[in-house]
Amino acid sequence: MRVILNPKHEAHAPPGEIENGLLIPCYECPARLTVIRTALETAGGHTFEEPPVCSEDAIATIHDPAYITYLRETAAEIRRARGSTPKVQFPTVFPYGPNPRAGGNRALRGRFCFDTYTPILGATFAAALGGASASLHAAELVAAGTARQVYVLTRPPGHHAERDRCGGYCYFNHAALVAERLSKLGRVAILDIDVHHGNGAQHLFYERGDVLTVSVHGDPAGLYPFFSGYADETGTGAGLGANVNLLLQPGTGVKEYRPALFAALDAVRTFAPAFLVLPFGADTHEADPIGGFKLPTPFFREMGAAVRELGLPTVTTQEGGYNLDVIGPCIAEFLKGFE
Ligand code: Q9C
Ligand code: ZN
Repeated sequence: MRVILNPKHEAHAPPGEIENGLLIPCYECPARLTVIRTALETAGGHTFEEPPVCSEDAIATIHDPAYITYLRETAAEIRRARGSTPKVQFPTVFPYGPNPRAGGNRALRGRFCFDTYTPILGATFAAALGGASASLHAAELVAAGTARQVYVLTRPPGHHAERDRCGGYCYFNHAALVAERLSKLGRVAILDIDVHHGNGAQHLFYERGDVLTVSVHGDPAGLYPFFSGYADETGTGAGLGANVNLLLQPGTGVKEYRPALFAALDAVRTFAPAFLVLPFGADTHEADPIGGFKLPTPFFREMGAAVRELGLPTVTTQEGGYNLDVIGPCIAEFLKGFE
């Protein structure tokens, strides 16, 4: 597999995430990328390359320019901070009232972010730009027909990011950037198999009939992102019927997961897209600390093989997966089945 790396991820290393008012150790840490890369090197058969840096205009195909500017300027401000000035910014107040307005940094933190898991550090913008660059490079390779399958090995992840808000450890939505680029050439399906709902792509393409969004995930009544991912969210306008959410319960094992994956693949087949974008999370694994599913490592190869049956040119983006001992083997198995 051709693997495109984010060369700028490492310095984005949050000091923690805020859960129920407490700062707890980060699940989304730089070692994630390292262990995945090592597992792929050990498995063999993969090539690794770094992308050229993309323009902010290319990111603005999906994200609000004011949000992009906010991330860039906030990161620069943090790098200039001296003395006791914090080196990290978390939101504390979110938009409220009938006519929410935002003036000044403390308001903007909540304006451009929807949770307390996704801080901005001095290195966050460069890391996010590196991920967008890797994704768009992968999209160009597939668009040109140079490659039929590309895997984007990046962190922070992307599938929770919306047009003008970061959240769920995500800043720029890699899968959406790829889908938007490929949609210039034909219909695109996004199939999200992270354990969490792919709210970003749903939000970004909700009114479009030319981009199908399908997500297989834990019931949001009990799992992040809580506010979206329900079965009755089916799209609107031209996009009516082009959003599919398949919900699974905590404790989901192979027996429950397999039919949901088949239903998702059937929805993709029916849509008959020219391209597939696959936000992939290894947080469906039985040993993941936050997912709650029970999928064993060997099943990931079967998942890859099932997706392969679609026979579509595909860009896979790395999303979640937080057990450092298993995410490498999960991705190696998935790609083995997929190639
Ligand atoms: N105490 C992705 O998998 N909630 N994002 C964590 C842990 C945030 C997941 C709660 C989960 C975000 C890309
Ligand atoms: Zn996830």
